[in-house]
Amino acid sequence: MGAFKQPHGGELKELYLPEHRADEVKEADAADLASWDLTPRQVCDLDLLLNGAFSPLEGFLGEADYESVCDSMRLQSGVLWPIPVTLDVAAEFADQIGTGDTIALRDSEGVLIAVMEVAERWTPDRESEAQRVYGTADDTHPAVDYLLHQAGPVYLGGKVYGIEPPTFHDFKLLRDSPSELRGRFRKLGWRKVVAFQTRNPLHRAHQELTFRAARESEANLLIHPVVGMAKSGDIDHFTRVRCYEHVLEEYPEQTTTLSLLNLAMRMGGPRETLLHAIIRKNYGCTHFIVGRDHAGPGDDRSGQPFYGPYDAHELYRRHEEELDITMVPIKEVVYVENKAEYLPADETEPGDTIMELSESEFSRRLQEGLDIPEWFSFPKVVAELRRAHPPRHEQGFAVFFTGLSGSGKSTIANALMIKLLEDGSRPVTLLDGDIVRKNLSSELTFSAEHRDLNIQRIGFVASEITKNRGIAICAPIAPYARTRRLVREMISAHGGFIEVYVSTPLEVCESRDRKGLYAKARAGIVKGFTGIDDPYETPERAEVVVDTQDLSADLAAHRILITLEKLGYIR
Ligand code: PPS
Repeated sequence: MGAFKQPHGGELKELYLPEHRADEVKEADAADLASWDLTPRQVCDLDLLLNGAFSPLEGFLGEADYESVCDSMRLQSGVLWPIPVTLDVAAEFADQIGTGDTIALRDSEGVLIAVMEVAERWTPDRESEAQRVYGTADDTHPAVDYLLHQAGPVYLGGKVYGIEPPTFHDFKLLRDSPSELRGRFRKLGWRKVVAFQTRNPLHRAHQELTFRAARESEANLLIHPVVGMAKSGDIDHFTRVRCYEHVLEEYPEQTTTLSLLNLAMRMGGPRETLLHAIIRKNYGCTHFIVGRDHAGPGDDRSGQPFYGPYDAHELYRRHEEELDITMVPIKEVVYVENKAEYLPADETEPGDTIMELSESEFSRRLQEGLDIPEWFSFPKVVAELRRAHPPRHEQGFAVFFTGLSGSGKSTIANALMIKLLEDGSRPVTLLDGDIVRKNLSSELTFSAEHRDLNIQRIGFVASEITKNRGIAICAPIAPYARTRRLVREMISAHGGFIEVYVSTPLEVCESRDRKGLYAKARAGIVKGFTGIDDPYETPERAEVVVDTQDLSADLAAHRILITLEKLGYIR
């Protein structure tokens, strides 16, 4: 079995065509080729295939390699490869493609990034892939969720030929291909380099432990954060990179460098750790720092971690020689107050005062604008994080009303809007059901599909408003729980989401019948009317529930204001 040995400085598989060939392809062939518009994750994968970070791969895996990687973490050639890199496409697209065809791979703006010779096309068993690669079919695992709910059903395998690298408008100088970074190391005379992988901001403890790792390996240090895709809810990479730049100033000069990695993480734990090591080897590193629960996806549906905290270390150790990049297990450090320094946890003495601040306590303090001690993080890092994550009373939020027609949503929403305008802390936008139907969704009917579209549009606009720190008040019927959940997710990523269920019973709404629609629905003139012949799914986790039978709009609005105050969104 041929082991993958690639000595430092060894040959990389860069897959870009020479410029003249790329120009020929662009001019002659590309317009006639079937085009696949790459998803953001596929752009990341293709980027790393083309620039050599995924060496020795020469394209997206074919079926035999895929099966072999799933089962035994090896390509058919015997080379160690832990996670399948596949091109998943829609069935309608795959139906047009025959094996032997060449297809164009384009980014979201239609730019031709590469062409691919399709050697194979097959329909994988994605649940089995999840089991074999990630050890679970539980879709709370992000990679399993992707496989089961987002990936296209057909895989295309074949060699890729790069035409032009994907364009990035941000941090261009910090994005390097493996050969560029190897060139930098050569220029600097760095013979040993230890890489640190991260998807989080760095605080003092990280700076300490990375520097110690470098010193102990007698190597220079590469801070190599992922800026492609990581876990939802992570801090955006713009903020993180500004933080990394500040932390870089804290290392002794000439010891450490920073480069950004456009990897789409799978959060695949131990197997992904091996992939991280292979990538760093390709980037010219000699050592790789492996953390506790490295690339871990968090907890499963039952609250248990998917992988053990040291599974990644164990798997790495079994393959370390073959990987030919030395593992540096993270050594936990703690702040010892009486000595005013960080020390490895196993070097503290009885009587030492050890200071701790958990991740969740740190987030709470950040969220509430409270003090964060200097021993924990660098003031410049904290300032960046505070700027990106203002306290709740400066964040945007959406108040999302839901309830039957005639339940009183619009009246309360209007009363609430006036009170919030009076408060004056942020701009307020009202997206009432009728206003939206007139201005944003005038072509839509009341079919289930169109109602979903209508609510998603409201969710989109409200999430933009929230992102820009305004207040969106939405008041549609929004009868389906799944769609309300989607909107909650869309908006919570940017600020507050407060669901208000106006629970006025059907009989009361019907007896009011302000628009005469209930009568028409009963008479069968209006079809698919919510509550009559179309379902209303009662919310189970609304932040506020109000029933307008025994509560005026004014009092209902007041109750919502109190909740907003309690949650910290207004003062
Ligand atoms: S949805 O389901 O959220 O997309 O509905 P929404 O956009 O809020 O629109 C609700 C208003 O449209 C009128 N209307 C109907 N409602 C429910 N079902 C049917 N079939 C229907 N046809 C028209 C109704 O007056 C709703 O207004 P409100 O303000 O809720 O009373």
